[in-house]
Amino acid sequence: MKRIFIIALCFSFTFLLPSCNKKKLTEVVEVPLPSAEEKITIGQPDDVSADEGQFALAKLPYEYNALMPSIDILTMEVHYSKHYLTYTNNLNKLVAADPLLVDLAIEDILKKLDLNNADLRNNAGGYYNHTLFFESLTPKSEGQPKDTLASIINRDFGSFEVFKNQFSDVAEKQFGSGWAWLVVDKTGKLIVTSTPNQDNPLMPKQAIVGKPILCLDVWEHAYYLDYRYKRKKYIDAFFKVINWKKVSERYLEATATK
Ligand code: MN3
Repeated sequence: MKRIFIIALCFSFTFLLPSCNKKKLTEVVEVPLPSAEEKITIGQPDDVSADEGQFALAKLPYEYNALMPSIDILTMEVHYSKHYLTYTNNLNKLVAADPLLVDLAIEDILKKLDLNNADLRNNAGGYYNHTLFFESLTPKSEGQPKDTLASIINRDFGSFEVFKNQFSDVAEKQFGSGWAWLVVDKTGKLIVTSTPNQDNPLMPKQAIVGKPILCLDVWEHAYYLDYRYKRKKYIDAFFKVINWKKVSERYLEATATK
């Protein structure tokens, strides 16, 4: 009995120790292979269009892989061609069924929204938020705003770094699903805020009401494939792909029409 135990012990040391060392180096994880039906094919943004209706998807002026490594190709493809498309199609159905909504701009639908109308709240919000989000991204980010917007950010936050930290902080702390925003309030001041679900600062009864000029989707579908639970890393990556030219244009529009 004793001999068997000693042999077993030696056996364990001979085979287990090297395998432990190896595991530290490679971390082998068993992954099921995709079946033929599950094969992933990535299309083109231009192949995607909403069903007939009042609202169309914003065209992506870049490919699904253009924002890598900040945002991965599969996240972009699913986000644009599935999530965004679904909100758009749902909104079009709701608008077609309600004569009071036909021919209204999306901003007007949101400003006049009855918050108890959950379908319209989620889908009009989902459509507007994603449109602004996808149009806020570019593979050729300048890293920081220039000219007027740069000076207004300095005026209202003290510096770009202070703004970035505040925006990142609200994006990180938004509990559960939601959005982080940079908005222009009715006095022309820039303010950072966040909203839950698909709400946004154009809707009634928000903590901060204003005209959005930049937003970040912090729903898990926007980052979980690449970043898992590390939302902060995704927020840092987002700052590398912001289209500041577009954000500046929105600021000028928001302040010109006051
Ligand atoms: Mn989303």
